[in-house]
Amino acid sequence: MKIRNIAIIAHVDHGKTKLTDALLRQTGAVEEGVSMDSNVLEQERGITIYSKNASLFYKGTKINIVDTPGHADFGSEVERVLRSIDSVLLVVDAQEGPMPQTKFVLKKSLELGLKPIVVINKIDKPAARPEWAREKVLELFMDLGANEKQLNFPVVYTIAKEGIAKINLLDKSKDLTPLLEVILEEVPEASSEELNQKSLRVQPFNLGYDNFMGRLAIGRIYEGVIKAGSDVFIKNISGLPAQAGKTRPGRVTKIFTFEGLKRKEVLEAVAGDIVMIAGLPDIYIGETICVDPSQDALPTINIDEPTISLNFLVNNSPFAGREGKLVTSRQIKERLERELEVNVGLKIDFSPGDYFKVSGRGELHIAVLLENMRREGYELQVSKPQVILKEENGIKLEPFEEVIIDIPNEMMGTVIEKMAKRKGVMISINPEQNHTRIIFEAPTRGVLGYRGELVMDTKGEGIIYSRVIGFRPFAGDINKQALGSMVSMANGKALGFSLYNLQKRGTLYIGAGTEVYDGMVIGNTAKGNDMSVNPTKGKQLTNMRSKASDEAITLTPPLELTLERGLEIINNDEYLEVMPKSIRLRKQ
Ligand SMILES: Nc1nc2c(ncn2[C@@H]2O[C@H](COP(=O)(O)OP(=O)(O)OP(=O)(O)O)[C@@H](O)[C@H]2O)c(=O)[nH]1
Ligand SMILES: [Mg+2]
Repeated sequence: MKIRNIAIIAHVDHGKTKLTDALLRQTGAVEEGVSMDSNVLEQERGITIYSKNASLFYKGTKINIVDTPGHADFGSEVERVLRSIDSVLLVVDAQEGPMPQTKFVLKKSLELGLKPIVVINKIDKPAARPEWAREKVLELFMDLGANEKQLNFPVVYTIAKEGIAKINLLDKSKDLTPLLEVILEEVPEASSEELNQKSLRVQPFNLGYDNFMGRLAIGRIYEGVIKAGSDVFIKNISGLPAQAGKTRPGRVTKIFTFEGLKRKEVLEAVAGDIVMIAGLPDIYIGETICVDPSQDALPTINIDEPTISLNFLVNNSPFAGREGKLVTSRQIKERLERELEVNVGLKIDFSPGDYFKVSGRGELHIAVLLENMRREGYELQVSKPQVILKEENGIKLEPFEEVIIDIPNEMMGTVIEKMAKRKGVMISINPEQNHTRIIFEAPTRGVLGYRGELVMDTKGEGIIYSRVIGFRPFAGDINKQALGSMVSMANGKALGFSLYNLQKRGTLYIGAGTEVYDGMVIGNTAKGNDMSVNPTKGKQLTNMRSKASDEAITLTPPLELTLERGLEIINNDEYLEVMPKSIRLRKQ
């Protein structure tokens, strides 16, 4: 069997998944209407959260495709995938051109020696400027130090949404055949009889989980043939401290290859293919599965360290247990243990007992876990996310991020001033037509909470991307102008009359009729200090009291608390209450 392995990479929303879906559809690998973004959360949010494997057959060759997430919080996952494939489709929006995450994933690909195929997508957009985008991509290749071979990248123009690809913009085309042809021409063959003859070496780059089979390893067979039921050795050259440098035995019980979006059980799989392996309960990313223990391990795959952490604990608010079915500490612990089976970037400290310390790669990484849990019927509360500090050679270090902000020109002053307060150092400033792009490097500590503020400051026109770039010396105290909380001192239903008065003093998170309790945060105060309020207070009782006058009040729509917004605005002495239907903030 002939095999090629590619990954699809891009900035968020540039069309990776649409392109993958269209490739699978055209080659008959999936039916009409089936999408790689199969997870409910992915469909709701319209973004890819988990990288996924699929395959298609074209002219007798099996093409394994890994669709990757574009959001920066999942960047380290993309990096792992890149280690295991032979070429990438670098998708670039024909209107936006290369964006921050384009640069990151391209840089990683070039460093690994991959020769990308550039796909200029969305050429159907009215404001598309494909030639300009291509020029910009070339500049980016040069900036990133691409070699001669890499600079000679092929370009394909696409409308992923419609499943159309062309080599020249003026070509007539009705499908993706031109792209498939380029893939066959450009992507090195992964399989050969010679490789099959070698002793087995497989390396997992992702993990999966199945209720019956337990942990699954998704990996590439570099050499040899893997057989179901065979005894193997697992070599670990870094990775988990408990196993580092050791070789342990294991048994492969089942093997699956990818066919379309489905997995297909097989008795054996050959060199070059990407497989899912069951039977190795403690297998980990970057280890080497082999049959001959004297074989060398493959170079390991690093896992990026977490940058933020927060505590998960049982909900003990007055409303505890109202919505959740899974609420006890033991239930939460079991769920978190299961998460560790597949969530590679996550770390959890179970030792404190009355809470669990969960560490992850960013707010979205944590928010996705919480969102999944509440949908499954869990109820819990979490503390404010804090950055993780380390010490190396006596120096205190903290995570830093590259922050890219696109704003209307007139907002420049405000943004620069605010980022400076958050210890952001300006790296570059680039005026474009009516907006300006400013790049900063800032401690994660300073970036936390800025997203929402920027959106408000720019009335939704500002866009911010950030990406962890590593640990650096502690940047010193940051005086963020924290928002104060408006805290209810009463139990009962919020009344329009009192909310009408309170909304003059800050931003409310609740509307009339919302049930509140003593200690619940119902809004924030512009002044910065906490404020105790009674949102249940009706109008002064007079003989004239009429229901009608209460209803005539017009309230500003509340700022609805979502998980991510809650994690962003929560204060140190508060908890975010996460329930299947409600999200609330409360004083600890
Ligand atoms: N006009 C136009 N829109 C497109 C095209 N391809 C994709 N889109 C739209 O762009 C949006 C994002 O597409 P996706 O395929 O989900 O993008 P993605 O790169 O997978 O996004 P992430 O996985 O979240 O990083 C969707 O609304 C698509 O309908 C295209 O060729 N033309
Ligand atoms: Mg996607």
